[in-house]
Amino acid sequence: MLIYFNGKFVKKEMARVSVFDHGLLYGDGVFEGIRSYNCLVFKLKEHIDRLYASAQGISLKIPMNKQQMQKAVIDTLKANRLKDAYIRLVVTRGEGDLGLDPRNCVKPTIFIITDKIALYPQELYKKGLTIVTVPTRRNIPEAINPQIKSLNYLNNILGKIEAINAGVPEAIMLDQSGFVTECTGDNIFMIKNKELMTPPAYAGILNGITRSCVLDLAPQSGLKPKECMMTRFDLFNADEVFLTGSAAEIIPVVKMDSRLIADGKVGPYTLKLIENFRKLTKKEGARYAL
Ligand code: PXG
Repeated sequence: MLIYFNGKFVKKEMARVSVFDHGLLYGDGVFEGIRSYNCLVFKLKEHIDRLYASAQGISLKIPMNKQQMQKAVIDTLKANRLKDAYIRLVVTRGEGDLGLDPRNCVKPTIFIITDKIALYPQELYKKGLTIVTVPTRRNIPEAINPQIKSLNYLNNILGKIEAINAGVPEAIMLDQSGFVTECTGDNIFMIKNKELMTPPAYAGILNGITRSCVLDLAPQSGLKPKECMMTRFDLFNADEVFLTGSAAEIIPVVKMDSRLIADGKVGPYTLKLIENFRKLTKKEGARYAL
């Protein structure tokens, strides 16, 4: 496996960051999780745009432009001869000293890992997930804005630990007032009376790229898209619930906090959206040849 590391390709064993890298010392950095499907990098431009927006959000200047970054992603896929892949793109503040001051870090560390995809088991897409609401609240946007996809994921990891302790794979995280925000690594949607609803970006969520695609797919799937605040009460009364993310794509939820959603079966609109989303991944993206 070859890793893109500060402009060069190095073997996995040789790809090492310094113990003085502020990405490690302070979680000071940003990242992206991207997918490629049959030599198409899905929504590459959108992921690169979000990476640069996250970097801007933490005053981190990435020392290459967006075109160069797109090329680096594609070159890494080619170097590893991967048609279908999970791509992890990371930019840290770089190596510095033991102080917080980012000015000590003169050169950001940039690396790209391309690997095979580890997915939820296929049967969960047919049977649906069970999830719980966890006590840990989502970061408030005024402290660390969840729109920044930063290397500081402890808030999400605390939520994930609580889900795992409850015996389920994902957690619903609420905001300070008790409104639903998102899951630890996925956005959340509900369908009620042919309306497709998801919390707005200002609810304190990561503005997911899969989320945007699903909102765009609503009309052709017979649904009216709507961004609105929602509570657990709304989810308990939903016709259908599902999660979205680059890794999970669209995954149905059939049980939440030990209660069935509707009849506890994966709903028809969720199945339609999954079908339409899969069509999209087959035709859209940045194409490359091996
Ligand atoms: N919310 C959070 C907090 C996320 O981290 C999403 C929503 C979905 O966003 P996208 O743009 O992917 O639709 C994410 C994304 C991983 C992994 O390795 C995590 C994500 C994406 C890909 C892989 O756990 N999170």
